[in-house]
Amino acid sequence: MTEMAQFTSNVMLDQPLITHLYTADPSAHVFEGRIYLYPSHDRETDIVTTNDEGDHFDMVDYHIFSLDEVGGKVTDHGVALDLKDIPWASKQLWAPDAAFKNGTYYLYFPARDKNGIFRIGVATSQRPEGPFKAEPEPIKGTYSIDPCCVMDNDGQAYLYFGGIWGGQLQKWRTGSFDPKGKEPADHEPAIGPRVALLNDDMKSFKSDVQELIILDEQGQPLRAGDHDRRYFEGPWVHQFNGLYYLSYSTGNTHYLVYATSTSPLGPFTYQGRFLEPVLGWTTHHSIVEFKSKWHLFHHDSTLSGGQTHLRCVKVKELVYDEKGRIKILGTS
Ligand code: FUB
Repeated sequence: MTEMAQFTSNVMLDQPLITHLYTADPSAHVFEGRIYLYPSHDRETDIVTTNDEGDHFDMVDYHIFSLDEVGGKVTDHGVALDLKDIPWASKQLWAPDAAFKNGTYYLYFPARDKNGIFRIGVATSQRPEGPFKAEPEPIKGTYSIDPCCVMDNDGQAYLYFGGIWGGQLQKWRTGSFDPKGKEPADHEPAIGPRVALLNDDMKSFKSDVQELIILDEQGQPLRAGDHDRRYFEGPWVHQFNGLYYLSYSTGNTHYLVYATSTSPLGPFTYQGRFLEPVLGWTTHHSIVEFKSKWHLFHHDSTLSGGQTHLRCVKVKELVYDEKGRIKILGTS
């Protein structure tokens, strides 16, 4: 199948959930019996060229949305957090995530600090839709982008994060920020997403940041040159049937793929691909169970006719086969 034919078949599958704003990177959670969506809010700016630094993704606030039913009305709860109210951030409010613990909702979000380095901040609210109040500093020890907060069955919360290229993960290979940092050579192990345990306050780390290893079918780490399978950005972790599923974007090959583990800290073993390229360069998603069905929330650029930085959120139903492999309902 040609790349254009793949785009066309996915474009036909569904419609944007939100059309009055451009939205992307949807993190979906079930709170208070409804689905809440925590997406990026894409916007038109005078930055018209795209680059590998992601300068064209120049977002300045977050809106939060909710749905009582998949396929039902989507409510826009308005601006929940604005760049001007985040003391440490300078620009680029990229893909967020949310969590709930002990009566408080937490919004995790990446932004560039005043030195142009991506960090991850946290903001709190008493309501899932906000408004959220940002902490004065980013979470100590964080870097890069795309936070995903997972509450394990024992109440321990984990923060996964990281993205290469514009997300700067390749600049942290030595453990500190190297502005000249590059991706590994093709034969070297690929860069993995990061994870750390959160303290009970949900605003600080109680462990060191650890790199997650993703193994191939031979038990060897995926290589950096394995662009169809190696990690790029957008980590999402969910549990099914006693396994942890780590799903992510392969970036420049535009797939959504997944790996599984018996531990939230891995190692994970690569399992397969569940979304082919969509219209647009980026692909980013979340997976959530709601009313006994599993759903993939993701984005493409159909609403803007294909503009990379002007995306729209969509939803598809996911199913698991008898071996626990995930696939999109209606696809082979
Ligand atoms: O929305 C900005 C960036 O694009 C996200 O952080 C990445 O995951 C990609 O979707």
